[in-house]
Amino acid sequence: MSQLEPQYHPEKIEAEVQARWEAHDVFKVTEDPSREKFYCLSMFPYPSGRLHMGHVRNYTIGDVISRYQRMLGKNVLQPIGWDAFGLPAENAAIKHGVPPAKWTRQNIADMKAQLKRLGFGYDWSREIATCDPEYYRWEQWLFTKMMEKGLAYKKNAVVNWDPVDQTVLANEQVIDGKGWRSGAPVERREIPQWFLRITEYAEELLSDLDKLDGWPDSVKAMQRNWIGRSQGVNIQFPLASGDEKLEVYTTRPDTLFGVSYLAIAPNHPVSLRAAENNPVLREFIDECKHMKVAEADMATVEKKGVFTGDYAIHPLTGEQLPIWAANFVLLDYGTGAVMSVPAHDQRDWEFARKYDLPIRQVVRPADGRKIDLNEGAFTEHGLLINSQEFDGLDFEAAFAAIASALEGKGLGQRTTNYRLRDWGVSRQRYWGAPIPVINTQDGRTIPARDLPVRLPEDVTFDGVGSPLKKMPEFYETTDPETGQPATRETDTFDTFMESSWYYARFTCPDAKDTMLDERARYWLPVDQYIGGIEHAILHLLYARFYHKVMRDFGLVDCDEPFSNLLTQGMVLAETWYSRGPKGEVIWHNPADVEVTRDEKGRVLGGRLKSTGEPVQYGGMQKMSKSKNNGIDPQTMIERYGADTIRLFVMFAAPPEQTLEWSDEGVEGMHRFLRRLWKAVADFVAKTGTIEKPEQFTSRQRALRLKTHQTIAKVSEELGHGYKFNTAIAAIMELVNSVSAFQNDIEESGDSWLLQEAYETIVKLLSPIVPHICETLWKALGHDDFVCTTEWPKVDPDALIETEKLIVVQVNGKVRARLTVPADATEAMVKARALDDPQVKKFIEGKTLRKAIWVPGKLINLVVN
Ligand code: ANZ
Repeated sequence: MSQLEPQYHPEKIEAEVQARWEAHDVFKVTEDPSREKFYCLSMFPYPSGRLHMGHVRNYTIGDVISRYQRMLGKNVLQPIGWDAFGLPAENAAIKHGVPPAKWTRQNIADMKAQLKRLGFGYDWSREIATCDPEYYRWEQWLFTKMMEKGLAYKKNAVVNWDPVDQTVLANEQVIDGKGWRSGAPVERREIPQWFLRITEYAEELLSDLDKLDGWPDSVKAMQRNWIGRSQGVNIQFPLASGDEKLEVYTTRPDTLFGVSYLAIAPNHPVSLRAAENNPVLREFIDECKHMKVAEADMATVEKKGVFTGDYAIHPLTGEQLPIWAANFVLLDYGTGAVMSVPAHDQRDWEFARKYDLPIRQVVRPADGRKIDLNEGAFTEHGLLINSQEFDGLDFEAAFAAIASALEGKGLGQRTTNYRLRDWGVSRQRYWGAPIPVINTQDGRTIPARDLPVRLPEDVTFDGVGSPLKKMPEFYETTDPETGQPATRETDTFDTFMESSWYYARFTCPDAKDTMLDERARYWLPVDQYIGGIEHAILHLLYARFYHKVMRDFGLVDCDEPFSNLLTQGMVLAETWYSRGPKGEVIWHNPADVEVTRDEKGRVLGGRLKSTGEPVQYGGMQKMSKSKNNGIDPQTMIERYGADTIRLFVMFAAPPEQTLEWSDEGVEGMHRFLRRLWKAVADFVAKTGTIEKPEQFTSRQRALRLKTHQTIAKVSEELGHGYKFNTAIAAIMELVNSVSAFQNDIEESGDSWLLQEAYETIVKLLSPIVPHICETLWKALGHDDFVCTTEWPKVDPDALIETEKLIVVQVNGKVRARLTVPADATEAMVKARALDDPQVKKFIEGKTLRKAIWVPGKLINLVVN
């Protein structure tokens, strides 16, 4: 035993413990095939400069899982790095004149210090920054391999173009259709860009979701939706003029007899041709060009169209149908043309109402329900009507019969379609990995061989266009085949490229002449991935795609990158506001507000600490800059220490749910840690030698029971779904029982029981509050690290209950507690109760009417 200071000083012990971990390289891991591995990964941060509470929550969950798995005996890898490329660094460069590389590296240093202060057990020897050429060179290498295989290709695609700043804008830089800096109306421009053929993997990306038992259903559903497989029919409508055919894609061939017009994308060839002598149509096509790229995808825009003047012929009825160009039809989905059935499709219905086109019902509800097509389209499946020989068929039968009829005439084929598009990876930006491509004088586009193609870091930034375009020293090169002058691509990769494979590089971050070496096979797949739900679709889909590509290049051998996924809930905090002189809302940070509450903790009101001015309560909302309700982790850590913050974050809510920040809650956690500290300090101060008693008294047996029940409960809660909050509650209960035991009468052997109980508490809590636990562990007489010890085991003997505590009530009021043999019957307990002096006082002179017995818990004596 070593002495503990009587007071808990987190800032002191946390620094000390971290220094000891570091001196012993406790979290550095190597591959060990003889041990079961566990790879735990939290999504790496963008180095914005400061940690926010969302990070703290994400990384605390990951660290607790890692430490817990390690105590279970596994070889645990927990790495961290930096998603270092991206737009904010360019914006900072424009604003403050610092080069993006310098700004980013400074932020990394600052955030690294913050992560270290929180005591996360990372293997820092594996740290990666994606802006490091030794990292992105392999991404460039993979891209050149993908070019060779035809998985990377170039085609024209639409971007948001700012005509004043002469630059491409990201969707978030387009505000109300205008450039964020210039205010000029944004144009849609087609420029050549690089794409990855993710659609080639669409089917596997979809079907492998079924293997991901450890993923939340909601995330899998979002991915399924995004991939959007649909079974349909391509139908050819002959044009009334000439022998050409207009092909449409439909998932509802059963509605073929309800078609009243065809709608085509404004830039569909048929529309472009019609526009040649139709100025109204030409103007409409131009107008659609100004639509924001994202808007075109969302189909939320007001439906608009222009009649092209052309007609098509219905393949089964021979009827002439007008062809309209419409803004809700996308050129690059299906065939870029739609057979419009206003009675059964809402968009078509709205369009038909607006332009006065016929609405013809061909499907009726199977249950005979009445529908009203004046209210909207009837979009459910049902039974066919007004469809000639197909009348009466249900959806499946009609699909099959009509598809066959069309196939028979050579005017239709069944097909499968995916909503998923190929991944456009070109960005016309500076701060990203250069696309490793060379354009030769004779017009060839070839992969660069001199990898890495380094991004020059010493640049001046004026905000107009990418600096790379103004740096001949970057883009001038020679054609490796002919030695002739050639130019490099000046576009850089989408930053999702780096985050698509970082998890794999962590397994072998120093691999010199290969992207991934055999260590990747040992560690992958990631056993537990933790991150925000905002990445449910794109990041996770791109990473899954990359993984499959790497597998097909022989770099990894499993099919999926992440076996288990935990999406942590958002962090919320109270919001406070007042009104400015013009009635505008001014948000105040919760830290600046003095809050009054009722006894249940509900908000009564608030005043600014600085001026006393009253402020309005705006409810609990997601911590964000816009509501100014972010709680700064640094301030909290300085005030309470890392352990308190970690404990609060894990205790306040289950990891998947939203977490409501509460200063009182944090205070409560801090008090608990102080109490625990003091209890152990008292114990070690008083205790001499520790000897196991030959036999336990019933009081001692009760404590042992509680200790081992807690081990069982906590192991159960963590083993099945990481229910940390209920696990912590169980440990807190044990701490209460131990304190009560410690303050009670003393029997010989007590210190052995207390030692066992405190060691258990310290081990169970150590993944969550590792610093205080290391210190207490040492005080309890150990030289090793608690974080490398084994998770406590339940002693089955301790769980055998030989005695039970029974509550005795008289007329419903508690009057005594009796310790009885665990198998005591009602009659035995009743006899003991009636004989108890405490009980006797309340029943003397009265008649016992009945006794209510709750087996093993309570007996209520009813007297009058
Ligand atoms: C006729 C029809 C009738 C349709 C009906 C729907 C309901 P999913 O399931 O997402 O694949 N469509 C086809 N290509 C389109 C394009 N390029 N732009 C906009 N819409 C397009 O959707 C397939 C349905 O979306 C197709 O089935 C087509 O409208 C429309 F009662 O055809 B449907």
